[in-house]
Amino acid sequence: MQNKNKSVIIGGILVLLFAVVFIGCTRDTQVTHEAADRVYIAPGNYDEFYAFMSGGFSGQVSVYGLPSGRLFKEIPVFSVKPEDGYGFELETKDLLKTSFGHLPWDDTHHPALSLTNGVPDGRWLFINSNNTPRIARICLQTFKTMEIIEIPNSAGGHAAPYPTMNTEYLVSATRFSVPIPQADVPISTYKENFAGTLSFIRVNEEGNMDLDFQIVVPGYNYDLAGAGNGPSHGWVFFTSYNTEEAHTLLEVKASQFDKDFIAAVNWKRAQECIAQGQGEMKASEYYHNIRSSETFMTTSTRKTSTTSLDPGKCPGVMYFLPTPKSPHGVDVDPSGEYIVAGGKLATVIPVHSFSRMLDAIENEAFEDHVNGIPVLKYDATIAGEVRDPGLGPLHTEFDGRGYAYTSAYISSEVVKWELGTWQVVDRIPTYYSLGHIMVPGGNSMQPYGRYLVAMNKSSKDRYLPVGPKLPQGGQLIDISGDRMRLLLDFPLIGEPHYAQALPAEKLQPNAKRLYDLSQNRHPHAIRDVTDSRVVRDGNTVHVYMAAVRSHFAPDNIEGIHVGDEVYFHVTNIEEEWDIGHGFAIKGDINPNILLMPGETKSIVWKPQRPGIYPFYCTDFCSALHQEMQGYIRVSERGANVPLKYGTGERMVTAR
Ligand code: RUQ
Ligand code: CUA
Repeated sequence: MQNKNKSVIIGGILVLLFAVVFIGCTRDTQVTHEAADRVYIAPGNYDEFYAFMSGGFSGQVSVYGLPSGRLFKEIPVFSVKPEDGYGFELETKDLLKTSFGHLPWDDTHHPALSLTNGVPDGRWLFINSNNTPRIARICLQTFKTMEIIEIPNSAGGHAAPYPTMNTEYLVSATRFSVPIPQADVPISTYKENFAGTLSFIRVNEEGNMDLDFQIVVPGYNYDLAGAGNGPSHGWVFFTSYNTEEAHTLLEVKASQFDKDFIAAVNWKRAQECIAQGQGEMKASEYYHNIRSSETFMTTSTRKTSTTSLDPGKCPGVMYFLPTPKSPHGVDVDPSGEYIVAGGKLATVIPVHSFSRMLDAIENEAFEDHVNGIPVLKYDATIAGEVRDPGLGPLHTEFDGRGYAYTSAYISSEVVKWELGTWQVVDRIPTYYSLGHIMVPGGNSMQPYGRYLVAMNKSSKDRYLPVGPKLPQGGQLIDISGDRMRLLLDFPLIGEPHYAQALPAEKLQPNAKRLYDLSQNRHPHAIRDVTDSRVVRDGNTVHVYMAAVRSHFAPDNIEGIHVGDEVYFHVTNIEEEWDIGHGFAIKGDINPNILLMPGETKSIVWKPQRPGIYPFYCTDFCSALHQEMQGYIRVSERGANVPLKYGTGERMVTAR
């Protein structure tokens, strides 16, 4: 009897325990299943958003789908890419030309979609390089880099490119102040000799960039920028730190003052002053490289002067807004009224009011002047302060429903707060050390809401370890409800500083499928295998080659000599989407080139030793891809082997 009772009790406890564990499990699995449902894109279906992530020190941009977090493509921008020949082939090499020569690397930070009426229009993506200041333009039909402009008189192009409401301008500010113009001076003369520039790059209807003017500013570190929207259209806001003007041990010496500045710049006023002759032409050297979509070739232009504006000589062009403390991001809300700073050492998130700023200017509520630039009173411009914002607030995005989201690096969290009441309403941890966040359209006048991507500087224990360097971590957070909810972890390439995203339907219908062969204006293009030929001109040999499933024409070449410079101009004469061919030669110090249908690319080969050199197609294009190959016979320098080429049994002797 006793035993029976015992087993009943034990049985009961077991059932209870089981129920608790089971219910617990079910709840967890439900959460997981729900989150999984939100991000799962069934095979054959498409994502809702295209997301463009900066690659940081990879120098590139990567394209992901959201909400799945699937990686589609890495677009080469500032770094060469052997995978497709970018930066090695003759068509794109000059995109990387600068006043310092061919720079095959840089550090990308902030992708920016072109805007029309403050809304991403899907035409172009711009991105800055942080090391040697440049801005690149990527075409969103081909997903290729088409233009790069170097920014002179600047060191560290961090606060860039941040377009104005109709992409009238992109901006780029000096991260590191240096002597302007450059000079060989003692570093200890920082305060006397160092300065910064705020550059305004005009964008025309074709997307082509042109450096319009530069404003010379005090020698602070200018960190980030945000352009005005709606009522604040015509203004751009730049954060600065190191208003202490320290040149060593900045971690201590640039953190002395309670407040640094946001520089508010009225670019329409700058245009007026320049039109009235206040601008000064200054000698400066920089390169502007544009790639043609018809010839595929890059034209590189060396520029020799810039228009420079001294803000002290143009009243009304620029004001400083004191802002606590070493601010990083500056983000304008979709209404254009609020200017939010991420004071990385501040205990609050300061929010300035644009209309109060205008009143303060009107009433001359100045507390000081620096180099003729009025410093406004903090109390006169501030709209509110968000208390308890997390430690180390950096960047803010908006959802278009009255809420703002701020990333906090030290406390590793996203903090959601309400515009107007400045109350924190929700917070969610991220893993780990959160930098930028991105809501699709979240820095424009039309945020799409729904999702937020957190870009963490480290992923630590989130993935299977792959040696000392771990991937940086992307996290997708659902922001459609009252509470934020973590949906997905996905690893990122390089260091994803900032990102942009827009709905798939804005890009998908325009994505280019192939290049129209009849419109190919490449100077060395051929349209048919019958046009293929080899031409010698002294020690230079030009091979005009066709690539088509599954052969190259010509595929046998003889009479190349050591000491020759052999140009291969290869045209893919296919006219079908996604049928690419690659071209690679044994022993060539260049990588392969990858040709899409209707495209021509060129590479120079300098054979070093006599022998037979195979070349082949690197892209698995057909069932007989392995057969897509050829041979080049290289003879001794000065040999009298005649130049012959052909496809099939017919070899033709060249002139
Ligand atoms: S940065 S993590 Cu280069 Cu935009 Cu703030
Ligand atoms: Cu062409 Cu493989």
